[in-house]
Amino acid sequence: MLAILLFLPLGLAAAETGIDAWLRYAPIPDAESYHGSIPSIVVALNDSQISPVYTAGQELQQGINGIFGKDCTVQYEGGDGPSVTVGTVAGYAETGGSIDELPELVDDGFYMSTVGGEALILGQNERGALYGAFHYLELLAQGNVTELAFASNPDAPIRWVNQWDNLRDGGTHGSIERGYGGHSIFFWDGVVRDDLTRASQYARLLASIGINAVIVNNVNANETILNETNLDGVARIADAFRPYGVQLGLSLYFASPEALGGLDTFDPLNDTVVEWWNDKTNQIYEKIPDFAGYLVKANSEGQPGPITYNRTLADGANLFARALKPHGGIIMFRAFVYDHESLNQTLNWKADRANAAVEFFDGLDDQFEDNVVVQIKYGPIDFQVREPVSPLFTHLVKTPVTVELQITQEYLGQQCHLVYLPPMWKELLDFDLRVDSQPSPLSSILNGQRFNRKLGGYAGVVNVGLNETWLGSHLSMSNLYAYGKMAWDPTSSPEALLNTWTKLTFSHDQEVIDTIADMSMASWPAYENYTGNLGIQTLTDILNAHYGPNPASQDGNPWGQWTRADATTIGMDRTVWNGTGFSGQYPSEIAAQYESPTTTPDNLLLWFHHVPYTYRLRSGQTVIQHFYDAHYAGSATAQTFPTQWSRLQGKIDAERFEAQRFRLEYQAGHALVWRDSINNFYHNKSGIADQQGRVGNHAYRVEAEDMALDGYVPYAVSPVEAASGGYCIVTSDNSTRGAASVALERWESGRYDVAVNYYDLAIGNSTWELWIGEEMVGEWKGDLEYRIGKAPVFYIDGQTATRITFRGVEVTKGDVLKIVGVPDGQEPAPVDYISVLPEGVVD
Ligand code: GCW
Repeated sequence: MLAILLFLPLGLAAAETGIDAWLRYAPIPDAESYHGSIPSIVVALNDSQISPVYTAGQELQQGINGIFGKDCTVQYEGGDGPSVTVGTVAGYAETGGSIDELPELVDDGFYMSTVGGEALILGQNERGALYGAFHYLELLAQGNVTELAFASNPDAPIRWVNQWDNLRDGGTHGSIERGYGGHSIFFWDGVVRDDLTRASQYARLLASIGINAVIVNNVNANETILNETNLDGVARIADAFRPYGVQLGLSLYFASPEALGGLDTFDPLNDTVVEWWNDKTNQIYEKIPDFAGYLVKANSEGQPGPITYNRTLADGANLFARALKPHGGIIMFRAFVYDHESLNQTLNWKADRANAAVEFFDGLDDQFEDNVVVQIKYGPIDFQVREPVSPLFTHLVKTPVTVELQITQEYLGQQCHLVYLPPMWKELLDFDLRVDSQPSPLSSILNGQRFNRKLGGYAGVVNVGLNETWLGSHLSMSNLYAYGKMAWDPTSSPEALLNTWTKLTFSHDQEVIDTIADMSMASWPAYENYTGNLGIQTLTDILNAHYGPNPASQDGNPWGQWTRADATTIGMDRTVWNGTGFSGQYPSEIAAQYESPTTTPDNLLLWFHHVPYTYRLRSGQTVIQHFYDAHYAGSATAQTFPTQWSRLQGKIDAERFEAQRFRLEYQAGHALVWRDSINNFYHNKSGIADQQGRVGNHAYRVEAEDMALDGYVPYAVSPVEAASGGYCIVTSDNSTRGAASVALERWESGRYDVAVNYYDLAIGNSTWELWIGEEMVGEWKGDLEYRIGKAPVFYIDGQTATRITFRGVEVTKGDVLKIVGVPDGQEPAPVDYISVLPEGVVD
């Protein structure tokens, strides 16, 4: 026994699920050496268990204990000896504390002093005190015990998150629309869950990054959220949030008066409708006195709204604003309004979904009640990998606004691709919209300064689920962490935030910090490169799961994410002189810049201009060659991720190491699927060869359809570019095992990496075996649908295409390579191709 214990790796962290995210309070290096400088008494100036100040006391105790292994007691009034005191400014003054010298604090702001071996943390309000406590703990967890005294105020008052949780499973989206971390933590089977432990844990995470409210249900809302049972349930969620200072809000179904109330109308100007909403709102405030407000998606993607009755969007928003006003609530009215049924590209060169928001809100700026906030997605289309900042931000001058960002990676890899988003957000927030030729960075419009407004801020669509990693992937949590921090302070550096997050989440080891920084900072540019560059948008399957390559799906339908690609040209002409006129929606300086291809930045060229594939970019390269090169470069970067990560083995706990290793390996494979699909698509369309001869030429590949088949048959894949050579093989029926073989005559004897590209559908768990000669190299199952959380897909296409690689396999010239596939359910063990690659080569 003793011998075994001696061999246990000392100091290696125990298995971790990720549930505490960045709030692990793990022991830091040399923890004991700090004991002398950390007080062992916490004084929380409020002993009511629902007070965030009380929570702060508990959190400080837990944190100091975890980080330093130091016992510490909590008391509720001052005592003897050095202490950490936390409370509101007012509460502190009541105990006789001096507040004369305090810097100015706004709502939710805090002051902190760690001078003289004591800590004083004072919030402007109760949750401000809790924010201060979390900030203090964050410093401690980094081993930072320097003496500091400063105030921190949030940049904007609205720092909300949205959850797109459905009340029950079903439809095409399961329990959370565009959620990739499992079932809802709030709802199950049409009602609020009994056990809301995860709701409190979520509130804790959110409070630690300064988030002050959560909309708990999907913007594609269901009227039953407002029935008596569910409002009681929702009140229990609010109870779970309250100790963390997080308020609760609800998304509304605009037609609820009819659907739930039994009225024969939901016209916002009808008296009975007004009364119905007033009653409902009063009822909510009886149950939840600190209710935050409503979020409404109206007249968009099939949702009803005021326009159904020829009323304006302002009529719709004001209906709720008036009901909420007596209670101090606000309404977030979404600007994501467009009519996908009336868009028709083939007939109309000037039709453009990007124009919709400004057009729908035209003339309404002075029509809104003062507690209406318009919530605007960052770009005019829909959470794409690159979009220009929505011009609507410059049209609403009186009306407060929030920017809607997505933490859940709907179009950005669904948490199966590492994409660190803050560098993108930073570019958007810093973008100077030049309203009236004055400096007008987006962040100054959000925080109210630019147009002298009191309200405004941030809304982030998060979509955490019951999965213990919250978002489905450990590394994706850096996006949530940084979202809260940037909403608090948009001047924060994405890289600095990331490094702090890594330290708190994984380790103080510099190699861990640097490796995660290198990968994360390279990830958004890489993803843009291998999905859709030059402003063409994420060329994903927009008719299905918004995952994987399918460039053809952008065009030929009324969803308006068009590229207008044909045999010789590509891009949306959004100019005023010849196109949809969208560029004219910007203030004049910006409009002039986007109007001409020579002044439009390359990375937005195809967003604004329709040009030949042979058009030369400012970089000097042609559009088509840039496509080819970018897809090769981006996917090459993704190949480095698993290798970089592997250096961290033993430096972080095995559980999280392995979970992330698996994902990064998957991403590396899927990046190649992206590269080849997109390059083949435009190569087929344009007929223009890759100057470097890579596209369509794969020296180390054997197409499955060219192998000797037994029980397998060739299958033409749609879209054609989602398969190498256009074909894969599938078993001849659902119960026959298939075999595909080839003699490796072209390869000299040696060691190779053998990759198999196959399709893993969400309708079965086929098994594959890979043999070389008499040796079985490996066996695996098609069970990704249980392992990586992306939206389930039932087709053989770019969304299900994937790759497994066996490294350093011994091959003798002439060996027979054989794949054996055993179908399961509806999944016919599909295989696309194999690659036998000399070490170091990836293709
Ligand atoms: O991005 C699209 C999503 C929809 C979503 C919609 C919206 C909630 O694909 O799933 O619906 O935007 O933001 O309303």
